[in-house]
Amino acid sequence: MSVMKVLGLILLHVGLVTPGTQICQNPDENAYSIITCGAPGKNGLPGMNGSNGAKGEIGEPGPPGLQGTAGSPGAKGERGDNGQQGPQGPKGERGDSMGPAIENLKLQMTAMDSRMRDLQSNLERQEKVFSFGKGIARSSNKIYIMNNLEVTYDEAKAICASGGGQLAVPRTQEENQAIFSLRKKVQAHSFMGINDIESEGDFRDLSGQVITYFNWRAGEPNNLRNNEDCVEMWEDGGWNDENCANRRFFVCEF
Ligand SMILES: [Ca+2]
Ligand SMILES: [Ca+2]
Repeated sequence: MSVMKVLGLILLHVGLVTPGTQICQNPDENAYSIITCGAPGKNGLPGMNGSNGAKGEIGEPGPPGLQGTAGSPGAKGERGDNGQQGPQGPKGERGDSMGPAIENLKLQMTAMDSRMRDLQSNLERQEKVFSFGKGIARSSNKIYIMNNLEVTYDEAKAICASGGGQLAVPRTQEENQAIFSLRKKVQAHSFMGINDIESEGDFRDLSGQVITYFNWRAGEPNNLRNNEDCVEMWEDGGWNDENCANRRFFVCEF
């Protein structure tokens, strides 16, 4: 009996080897193995999970991923508060393109202001004349105002001059008629701006110019009592030389 069979009988006797099982020698290791010679046994229960292994090294970077699609726009936010005012910037250089125009405009405004003052002054003088006027008449280029004062010739001259005019001097039939229309309203004699004070019989206006239009009444000028050097208009429109110190109404022309 071989050694293997004796061993098999011993193991069978102690129950370690079941019938159908045989002991075989491993030819490479010169050892013995127990080999089940009968039907294959059932699988055993799964073993328990082993513990986690050590952490591995960091791997190489992978290839870049594909670009994602753009997301939908978000909702509009509320308007923020106004910021604080910034510091004032440096003063710019003065431009010169408008300089001459502005200076010219200033000169024009100054001239207009002066003109306005002149007009205002004239208006005030004329209002002063109108304030004592008893009537107004017009010729083609003059305005005549009859006053309600009876004064001397020199006083009459001064009053008309203070109003910006002068004692009326009719130089045409039309102007004489215009003055006459005023004189009829007061039914009295009125001084005019004609006299021969400088030289008897040489009648001139207040600026010394020779008079070329006359409308003397019959018998005038007669220089009565050698003392009539100022001309007045009578109620018929005719002229008379009169004493300059006598008081008369008068007509101013403008
Ligand atoms: Ca005279
Ligand atoms: Ca006379």
